[in-house]
Amino acid sequence: MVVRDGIGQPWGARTPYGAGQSWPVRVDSHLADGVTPEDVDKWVHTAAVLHSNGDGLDLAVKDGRIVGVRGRADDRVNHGRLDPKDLFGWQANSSPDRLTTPLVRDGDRLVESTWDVAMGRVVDHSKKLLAEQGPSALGFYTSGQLFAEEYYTLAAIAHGAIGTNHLDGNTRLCTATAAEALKQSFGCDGQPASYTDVDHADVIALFGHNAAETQAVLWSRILDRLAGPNPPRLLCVDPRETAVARAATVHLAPLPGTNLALMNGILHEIIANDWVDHGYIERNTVGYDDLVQQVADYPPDRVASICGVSIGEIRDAARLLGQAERLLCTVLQGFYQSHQATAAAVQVNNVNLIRGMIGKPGAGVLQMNGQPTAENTRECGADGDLTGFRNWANDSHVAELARLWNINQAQIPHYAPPTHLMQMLRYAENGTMRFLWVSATNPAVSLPELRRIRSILSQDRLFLVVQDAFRTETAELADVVLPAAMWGEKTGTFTNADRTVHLSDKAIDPPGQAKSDLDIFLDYARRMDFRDKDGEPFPPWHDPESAFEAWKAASEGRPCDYSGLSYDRLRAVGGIQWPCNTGNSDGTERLYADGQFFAQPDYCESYGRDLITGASVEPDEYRAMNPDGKAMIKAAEYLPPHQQMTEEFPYALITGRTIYHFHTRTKTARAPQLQHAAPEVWVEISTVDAKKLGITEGDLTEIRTPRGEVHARARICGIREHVLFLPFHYGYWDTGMDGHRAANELTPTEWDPASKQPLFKTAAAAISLLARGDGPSPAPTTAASAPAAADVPDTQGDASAHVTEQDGQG
Ligand SMILES: Nc1nc2c(c(=O)[nH]1)N[C@H]1C(S)=C(S)[C@@H](COP(=O)(O)OP(=O)(O)OC[C@H]3O[C@@H](n4cnc5c(=O)[nH]c(N)nc54)[C@H](O)[C@@H]3O)O[C@H]1N2
Ligand SMILES: Nc1nc2c(c(=O)[nH]1)N[C@H]1C(S)=C(S)[C@@H](COP(=O)(O)OP(=O)(O)OC[C@H]3O[C@@H](n4cnc5c(=O)[nH]c(N)nc54)[C@H](O)[C@@H]3O)O[C@H]1N2
Ligand SMILES: [Mo]
Repeated sequence: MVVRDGIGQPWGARTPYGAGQSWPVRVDSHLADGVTPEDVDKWVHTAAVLHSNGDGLDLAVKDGRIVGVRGRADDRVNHGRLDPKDLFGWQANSSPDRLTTPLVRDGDRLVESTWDVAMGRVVDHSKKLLAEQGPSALGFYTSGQLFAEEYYTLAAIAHGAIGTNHLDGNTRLCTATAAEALKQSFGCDGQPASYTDVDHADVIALFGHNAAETQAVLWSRILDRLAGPNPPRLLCVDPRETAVARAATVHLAPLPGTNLALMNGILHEIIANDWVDHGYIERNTVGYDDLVQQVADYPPDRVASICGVSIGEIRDAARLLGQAERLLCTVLQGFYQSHQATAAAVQVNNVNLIRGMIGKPGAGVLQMNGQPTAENTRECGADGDLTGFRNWANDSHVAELARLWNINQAQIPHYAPPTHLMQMLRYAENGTMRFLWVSATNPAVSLPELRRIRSILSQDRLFLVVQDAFRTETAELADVVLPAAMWGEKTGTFTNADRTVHLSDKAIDPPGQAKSDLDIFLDYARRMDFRDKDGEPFPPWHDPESAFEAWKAASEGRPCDYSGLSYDRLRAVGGIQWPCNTGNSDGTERLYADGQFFAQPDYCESYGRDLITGASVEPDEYRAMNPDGKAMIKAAEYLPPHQQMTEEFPYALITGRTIYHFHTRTKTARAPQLQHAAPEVWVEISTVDAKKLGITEGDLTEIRTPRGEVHARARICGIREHVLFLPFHYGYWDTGMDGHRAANELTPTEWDPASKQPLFKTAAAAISLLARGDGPSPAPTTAASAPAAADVPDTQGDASAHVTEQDGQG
């Protein structure tokens, strides 16, 4: 057994392994001060909820409280390892400032209330609006952090019982582009590859994905391959010098917003060198000729000048991808939240398709998820899509759903694509949507252009319901606040980025009167007296397991088939990858191994969209283009970003994450070890730019865009020139609601035309010195924000950050 500093050494000790071997076990554990394993009353199975990796873990419970965590040695995802947020973040559950009673608005205050009064107001408003304006007056904005059972229930209520088209998840901000890119290429959402592909790949390429900080255990797996025999080579595409970039054989640091040009340039080289699997293309795809034509316009010299990288670097990257024998590509927010998001993400699929690198060990694409349960939001249809990856534009799919729910088909809205969040906000802004129910997301910090968001959410004519575990910036604007039970306090299932389903069992009771989101949604349905065609209460299920059984039935025969799973099996086995059904009773490691896609015209989830305009493809067009349901190679031209750098705003501003915090920090700021490691906002700036502006390490600066300003201490580091980076974690709940520190004060209202995902990584900004600092900036030194200067003290944990590591057999 080894003890390590879980803050200073976030990835822990190496357990090297070679290609084709299985990843050794290393069990990470952290218990509260003074608690030993012998003191623990019970260990309760769950998986990590502060990212999409789905690391299996057990919660240690003592005297009805969570007192620590231990990774699960037998879990297929993590083989025992845990990341810093998982090791320490559970402390948020017992934070003294949890919401414990419903709150209702009384003038400009929120006052404590009862469930009857609070739900009474929600129900009265719903009924009044339904009667006066109809279903479209009501909107629901949910999360990527609830359980499948909860999303399925919400989808049934919104799409089925109420019949509003206004239901979306914060997955819109997160993985809408992943879903759209998969639909575009494969006709349906669903992750092609598996984490076990890391064990086999000879080249791993990470596109806009800082896995070291955002999927720290996946990164440990890659580090262990790098430390073993026959290590893979890495390609990193990121304008910052992340830990991924430092480990890469080739690091491309393109100017933000130029991903599509870069991908077209790489594809140009792969095709020019004929590193192409013509047999695979012939058998399994449509659209190759269009790609050849499109990328002909992107020779390396043109691309080099658009992206600000060298011709040699583009050629090196193309050679790495083009000559790989087992190529694994991963994509995340550096593509999804940037200019031409879907078009660029689709080009990564194209690289794998034209190289025939899909569905075999070590070869595939991970269009990543971010949030722990984002996959479920999408599958269950709480992101606006239809339940079970059904196609809203295919009448027979809508009819099937109506049969499942025993309601009239006409009740399920399918006259237009589901309303995306940014459009819902527009409806709230212009007063046509009068009711918005927000669950498990904090839009007053996480949405772009916060000044506008605050003004929309605080309007008198909008009835705002906020369902959260904490009194967030968004809760402050609500008419009714509903106290929610969190992970560990309720039972349900969720699915990670490689389709692994875990059961999360209830370990402890929620505080005070807090209730699970499932119980809150079902309570609303009963109070609204929703009924099916036969006059029976709808939804008919009543607890997590009955909701899961209903969801299984809804998923049966669809790509995300859960019908072979059960709570008992998940309890016994741990994580299982969907589809899991009679043909695949142990789950399915890789999709598309047989060259069969979910793209047949009658089966596909979507007929696709134009990558440039976002216009929906008509069913007949789709049938003509792809009658046999092959994979689709789609090309697109590069267009310059709307947010151009000018003399007044000469820097490209990007935003993102650090390893120690999760989003708006409602959980991680309440874990002392994590908060201490990254206590305050900072801005990253290159050595060259800092010198030019006379800014030194730790100086207080002002970052401005046309939308607002943020004050942050400068971290001078390896970020590319002309680019600034702000972490978006820092809102206002812990500063008495004031300050200038949320990155989204600066971001514009703009979204990708195909996925409708907001573009958080494309603002033009200015930076200036406000005051000299009296020490280094509060940025962590362990990862992307590692300082250029040698005299900045290392980020470390104290004794309370000790983590034990136990090597062992799986
Ligand atoms: N520690 C931690 N882990 C998390 C989360 C968290 O909050 N904290 N959140 C989870 C969630 S919901 C998500 S969605 C994921 C996100 O995980 P990631 O996508 O890995 O995280 P980000 O920091 O948002 O962005 C990744 C990288 O994109 C780069 N980038 C910015 N603009 C561009 C561009 O134009 N082109 C390219 N090529 N790169 C660019 C940034 O420099 C950044 O390093 O993380 C998950 N895991
Ligand atoms: N500038 C910028 N903005 C971004 C991003 C970026 O990279 N840059 N990334 C975007 C991305 S990818 C994402 S995913 C979003 C995340 O943005 P948000 O979803 O707003 O972030 P969180 O802080 O995770 O909010 C989740 C809320 O749910 C609450 N909660 C946790 N568990 C439960 C539960 O079981 N039930 C209920 N009812 N509530 C619960 C938490 O207390 C918290 O308030 O931010 C987006 N915004
Ligand atoms: Mo996300």
